[in-house]
Amino acid sequence: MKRYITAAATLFVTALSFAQGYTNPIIPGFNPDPSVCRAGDDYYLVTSSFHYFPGVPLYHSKDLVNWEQIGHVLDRESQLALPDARSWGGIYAPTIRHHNGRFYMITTNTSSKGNFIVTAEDPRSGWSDPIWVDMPGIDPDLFWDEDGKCYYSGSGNDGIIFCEINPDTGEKLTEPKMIWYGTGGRYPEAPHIYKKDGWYYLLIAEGGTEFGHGVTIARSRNVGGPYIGAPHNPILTHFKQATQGNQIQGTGHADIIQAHDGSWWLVCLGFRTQGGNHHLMGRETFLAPVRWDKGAWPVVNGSGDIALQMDVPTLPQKPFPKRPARNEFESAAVPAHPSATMAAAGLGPEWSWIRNPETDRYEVRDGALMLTGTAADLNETSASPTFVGFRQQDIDFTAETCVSLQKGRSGDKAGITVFMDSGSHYDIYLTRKGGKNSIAVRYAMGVLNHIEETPVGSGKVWLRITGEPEFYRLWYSTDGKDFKQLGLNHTRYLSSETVAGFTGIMIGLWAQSEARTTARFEYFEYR
Ligand code: 6LW
Repeated sequence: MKRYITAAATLFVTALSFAQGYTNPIIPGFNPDPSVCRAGDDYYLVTSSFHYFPGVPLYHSKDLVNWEQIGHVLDRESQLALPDARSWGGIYAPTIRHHNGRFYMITTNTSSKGNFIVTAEDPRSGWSDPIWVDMPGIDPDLFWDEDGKCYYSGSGNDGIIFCEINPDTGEKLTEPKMIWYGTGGRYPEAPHIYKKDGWYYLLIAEGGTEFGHGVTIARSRNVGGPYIGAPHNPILTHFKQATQGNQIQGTGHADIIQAHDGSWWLVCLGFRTQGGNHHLMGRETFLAPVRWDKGAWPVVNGSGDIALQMDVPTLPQKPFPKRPARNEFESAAVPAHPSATMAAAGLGPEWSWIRNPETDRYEVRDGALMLTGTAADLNETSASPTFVGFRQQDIDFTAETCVSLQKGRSGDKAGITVFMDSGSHYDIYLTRKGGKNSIAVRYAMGVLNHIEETPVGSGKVWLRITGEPEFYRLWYSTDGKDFKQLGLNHTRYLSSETVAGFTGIMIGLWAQSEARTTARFEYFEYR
């Protein structure tokens, strides 16, 4: 009898500790190249932002599972100039570290002077201007040894490049040298160095950021190498038979962290396929437990792969309240710690602009978002069109707004879009021609630009885009109740596999006007 009671109690305890679990991705929507650091029991995570502004989304967590965006690291033009950034130029992979009470973030502006560091005492209240680092390549990392010396590593010339650095001035203190070429996968990149049990570990990504991506690791007794790869590399990849049919693919570009309870975790990028082998939401941030015994190599989630549903014990979970699905554009909707520039426009930190915006074209007034159109269209490859976007986070969704044109002139446009890049987006918008209003649907697919228009009366219109695995549908209504489907197109023409690139779909509100016409958006809803 006692045996049964013990067995039942064990089952109960196991069920309790497993009950926590979590769902991957932990940060959905385009959030690639995650890097994470800990300050006490607070965790901060950053991801790549490319040609979007502000740059480097900054997330905060108490448990590594639940994250809230508290702003951006780069929220002013003196930190992030993107005037001519092409689609998916700009900011590549960041690394965030906390050392001696100071936060350091190092990244690359591929459309400007390359690698740079910014620092902050408090990550919520403003980061310094850039300290430029004269090193070639991308994916920079900072590692502090126990003696206080700081080392830079990055990807350059088909291998991992390394030198000692002064992180406060950006000065190189030793001659750069190559320390590892990986295990033979293409694009060895994304290095992070850690020290554990007298070993220096060098974690990198290989295989390219598509289906063949993976994470490998090497170690050395000396920080400068020689580094010897782990026998069971890659320690994480979905490029194998065991993950055939797994919706998550392309796992790689990772960072490892020890939590405040001593447990080890890995954050990485991956993508969720839909409608066959396509992905639309870019590369998202995933979490996996790591077993890292003394003197041993780290093992990621037992088998080196990850699932959408992770039935593993976690830190005690402390979720954040969900952001309301509907943004009424009241100033009260602005979260507590928005990035400064977005807050000026009355928008929360989840909103982004394309390149450096003309901020006077964005205003929240009388419970509405007022967007003043620029001549630049969404197809523009260098200027900043009037656009604010929000990452698509779910394969199935509904996004909706209500818009009117204030004193519209011929050619004015205002609407909603699913936007992959300047050559790849589907839009539904209100437009004006010869004093009359129409609703238009546009499919921009490379050199193809197909537009269909249908006349409507004057006044406001409701616009809606719905997403599902195979299709986007574009809808409008003249009374906010009865929606008519005006457009339908395959998701796959906007996918990363079709379009290429490093970003994911942004759901955007936008306006275009040669005459500075203002469009009034009454709400934005994402379900
Ligand atoms: C990033 C590189 C990569 O710098 O893609 O997946 C590049 N890895 O490491 C852009 O995200």
